Amino acid sequence: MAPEPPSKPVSAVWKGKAKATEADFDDLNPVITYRHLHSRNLGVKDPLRVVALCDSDAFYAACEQVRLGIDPLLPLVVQQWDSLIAVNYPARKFGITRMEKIKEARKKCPELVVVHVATYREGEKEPGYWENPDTLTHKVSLDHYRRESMKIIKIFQEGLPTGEIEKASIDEAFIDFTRPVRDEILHRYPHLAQVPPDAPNGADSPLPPPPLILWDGLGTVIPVNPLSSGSSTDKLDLGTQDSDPASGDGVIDDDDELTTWHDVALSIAAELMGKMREDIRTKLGYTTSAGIARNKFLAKLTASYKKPNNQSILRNAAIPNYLRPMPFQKIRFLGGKLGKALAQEYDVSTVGDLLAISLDEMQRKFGENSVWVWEILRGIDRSEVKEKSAVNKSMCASKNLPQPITKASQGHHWIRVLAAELALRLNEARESNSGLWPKTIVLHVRQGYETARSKQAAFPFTRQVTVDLIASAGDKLWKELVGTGDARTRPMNINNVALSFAGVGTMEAGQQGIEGFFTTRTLPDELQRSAREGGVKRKIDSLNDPAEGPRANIGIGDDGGYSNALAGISTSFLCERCGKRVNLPDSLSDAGIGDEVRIEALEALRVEHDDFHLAQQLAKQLASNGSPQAIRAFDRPVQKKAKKQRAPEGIAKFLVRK
Ligand code: TTP
Ligand code: CA
Ligand code: CA
Repeated sequence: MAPEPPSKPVSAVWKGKAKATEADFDDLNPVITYRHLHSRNLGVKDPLRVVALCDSDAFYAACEQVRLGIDPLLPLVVQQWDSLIAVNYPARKFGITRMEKIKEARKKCPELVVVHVATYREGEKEPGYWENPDTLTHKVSLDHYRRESMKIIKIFQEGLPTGEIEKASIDEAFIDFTRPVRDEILHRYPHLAQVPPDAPNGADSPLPPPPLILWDGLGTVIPVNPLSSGSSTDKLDLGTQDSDPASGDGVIDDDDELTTWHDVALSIAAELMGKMREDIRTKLGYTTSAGIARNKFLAKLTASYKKPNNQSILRNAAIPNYLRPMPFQKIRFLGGKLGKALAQEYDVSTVGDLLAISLDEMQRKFGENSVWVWEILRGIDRSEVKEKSAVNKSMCASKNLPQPITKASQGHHWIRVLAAELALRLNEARESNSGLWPKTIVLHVRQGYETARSKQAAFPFTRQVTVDLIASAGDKLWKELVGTGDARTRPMNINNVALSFAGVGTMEAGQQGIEGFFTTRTLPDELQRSAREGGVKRKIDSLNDPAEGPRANIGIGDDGGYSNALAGISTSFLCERCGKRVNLPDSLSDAGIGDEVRIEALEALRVEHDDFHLAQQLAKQLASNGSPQAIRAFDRPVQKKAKKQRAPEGIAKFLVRK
């Protein structure tokens, strides 16, 4: 459908943007009262909310450098076959990028340390760093990086027992500092614990003026007025790649009268973040870059402001000038089709340009749910930092075949290699949770440019999950999916095989996941949020060009830009309940991000979508019963016995039955 022409020349509207700005950001400096400070359950509406995103620098390269005890100042890259997947910062100084082939990189830097990623080969239970691994027979293993990643997450969890940690990708996590920071404010400024008897509005009186903040040593404070603060204009961009040690560390450019209690909160979070980053560096040897701001969206943006080994702080007062000049299509959520549609519709390119579009106007063109975009542009993001539940995780081992399989009998080799990886991952996960088991095993097979086909079967609960056990289940699925025939009966040209475990979990964990929905006092918010996000997804669906296959721009996702060839693993699934197609975000579907990551993300999306229906279902029941009676029925602990047997059904079904 062709977009309607704008009702009035938009350029005329946005040229008057200077006027629009102050009110646009009026959410950024709320009055903070005693009641705010003393409340513990304000959630995403908390005016003292502080969130950080911490990302490891050149992660795979750092893992190899530490593993091998190599001097971190030496240029080092991680190789996968003849491509690069990670380049450390010393190697970047030679102009080496991830897009290059190993040969070109060596030309630029003859002393380059090159480590090939570990691989599985048939018959081995464990991956190894073999001489001359061959893509025709071996399969990449990311196990070491996953393990190191978990060690980093542990440091966050132990360093911040009252904070919420959400692992966002293999090398980054969101951290919600709101609670520990509030505790620390009350500890440091005990006079705030009581509302003064002469406060005019009691608990609703504003807090007294905040103390002066010494930002020295806390990180790079993004200037409130970048142009007048003497820093170069590159600071306006999404992030300066080269770190300039002299730029703005601890320096603050504006007068202190702008200082707020939220700034105090940011500075305390920066202290805590700095300590944990230092812990990661000394205990594990990895440097990280963090962003600290009022929400997830801004924390992620701020983390790349200055890398590596740095943390940046985005004060609320600095948000308008930080966001306005930013090309909005660089923003993760607006990188895809939605961003393109906005750019075309209004003939604009920066956040500042888009600020002139009124909410009404945007909703008229892009649907009611575009309020979400309208808010993001103003530095508002209500998504929560939430530990992803361990329930229904999936584990996937996938292999792109440079030499396609043309005979069914060639499948066995790869199924054994993939089974070894799944066995290792499951058994490792069982070390910390012995009741863990996968409900389902799935085989995915892709031919030519087709989307992968898959076949699944229930996976028995056994204590001993061996390579043989998985491989024989895989072989069985292979027979059903591919057959036993050879090219004469049915031409065969399989270029990807993946074996995955879906619905990995324990019954106890499932319980927890369910209870999360009932006992939380923020249920209505939760429902609204799910509904809104589900809604945005649907809206964006309608922007997709069906000819190109459906894609969406938002949702979970990491950095995108993975450089391998685009693979044909499905980027969406059809929900049987609502009949809607649910898509992976562009960052996970566009570029040739690893199939394993994609399959796991798709499984996660499926669970998320199910949760959305679950929430809806609950809302309906609440509405019809008028009491949480119906819900309590689900609250009942599942009988002990059930855990040992197979899980009867997925959580959603369990609930629907009531
Ligand atoms: P990133 O965090 O995107 O990159 P990085 O950690 O290597 O570098 P930076 O300091 O800029 O954050 O990705 C984390 C790891 O994920 C990376 O080390 C290797 C892997 N990866 C790929 O295998 N292919 C890719 O295209 C990307 C982007 C990452
Ligand atoms: Ca990184
Ligand atoms: Ca990352």
